[in-house]
Amino acid sequence: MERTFLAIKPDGVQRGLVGEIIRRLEAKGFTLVGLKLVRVSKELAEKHYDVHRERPFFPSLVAFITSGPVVAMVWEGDGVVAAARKLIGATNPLTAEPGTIRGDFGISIGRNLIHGSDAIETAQREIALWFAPEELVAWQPAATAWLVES
Ligand code: DAT
Ligand code: MG
Repeated sequence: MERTFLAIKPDGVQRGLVGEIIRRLEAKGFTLVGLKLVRVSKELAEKHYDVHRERPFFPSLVAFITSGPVVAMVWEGDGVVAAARKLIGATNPLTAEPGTIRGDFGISIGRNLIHGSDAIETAQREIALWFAPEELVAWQPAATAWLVES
């Protein structure tokens, strides 16, 4: 089953949006299989954002993600990687569509509330980076029959 890595960034936690963000993913019908509050180390931040290492905003990105607690999550469901990116919205909250998390709650690219893996392979790398295998819980939600036609 497809999985994605999502992380509510320090701005989302500080602004009290953890419940609202999790609610949207639950309401959509995806399954939460991993969840923890993390104080991100500089080492983890630099590994997570490795593809952006040469970008001018890399130092501020690392400073921001390590500035406060982050809610790290793994969500499961068919098509969850792309669908979660749609729920999250465009990178810049100012231009993200209303109805998306970034579009509804943000105004600045450097405070865009949540990270979501951009592809299945990226998700696999990020899940392995943030979670030990025993921290992930596979389970079958009772509502599945009402969400997915078998
Ligand atoms: P996304 O988080 O939508 O996958 P990304 O992977 O391109 O976006 O960039 C990672 C983060 O880096 C993004 O959430 C916010 C920050 N960022 C991206 N582009 C930026 C820019 N031009 N200026 C400042 N921060 C930027
Ligand atoms: Mg990205």
